[in-house]
Amino acid sequence: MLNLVLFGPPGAGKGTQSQNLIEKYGLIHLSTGDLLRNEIANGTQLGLEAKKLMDDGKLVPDEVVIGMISNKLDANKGARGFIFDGFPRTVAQAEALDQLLASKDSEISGMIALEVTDDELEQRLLLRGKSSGRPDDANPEVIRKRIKEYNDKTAPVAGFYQNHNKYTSINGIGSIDEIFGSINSVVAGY
Ligand code: B4P
Repeated sequence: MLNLVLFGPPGAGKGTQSQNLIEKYGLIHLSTGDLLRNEIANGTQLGLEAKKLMDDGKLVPDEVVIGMISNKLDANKGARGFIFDGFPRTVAQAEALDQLLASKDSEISGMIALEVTDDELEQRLLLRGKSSGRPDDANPEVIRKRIKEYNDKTAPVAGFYQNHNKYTSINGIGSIDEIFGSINSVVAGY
């Protein structure tokens, strides 16, 4: 199986590049951000609780997102592989993902991190906020809080994969096609 973790701060291009990867490799896309926004759109209890945190730029509790990923892995047993987009976002989530995959005799092939400066991230998200209707993209203060959450809680996840020799970082600034080319070169080595 090919199991990729796409990693990077909010607005780094994880969702954008996932779309290209799905087409090329036929993988199942698991975006915890999309799964949470579906829960919100469906008005579930989980969605109501997640919305408060997401609108404020905070992470949703580990057990909530781990449970969602576990359900999706079970629902896609015959898959050729998965793209994990926006997950794991904490070291606890990374440990849980390893255990979930090991229980299915599988593992992460590698993490690919998109490196983008904070200024570029803020500009991209504010631009998307004009059309996406996402409350977390509309407000510069919330965007800065998301970047801080990333630096405090998510950036250490890179070290987890470095320790397992499964980490590669690439430049996330440039055209979408150029960045996709860099990602493909990394995937070719798996
Ligand atoms: P996510 O939905 O994961 O969103 P994201 O980090 O904002 O986006 P991404 O990096 O995918 O950016 P994209 O490609 O779209 O998270 C939202 C919230 O959900 C979190 O804040 C948190 O509250 C919660 N959450 C999600 N997962 C969680 C977890 N595991 N644990 C706890 N909480 C969790 O790109 C952004 C913009 O840039 C787009 O407009 C795109 O067009 C543009 N862009 C992309 N590539 C570009 C390029 N090369 N040049 C110029 N623009 C580009």
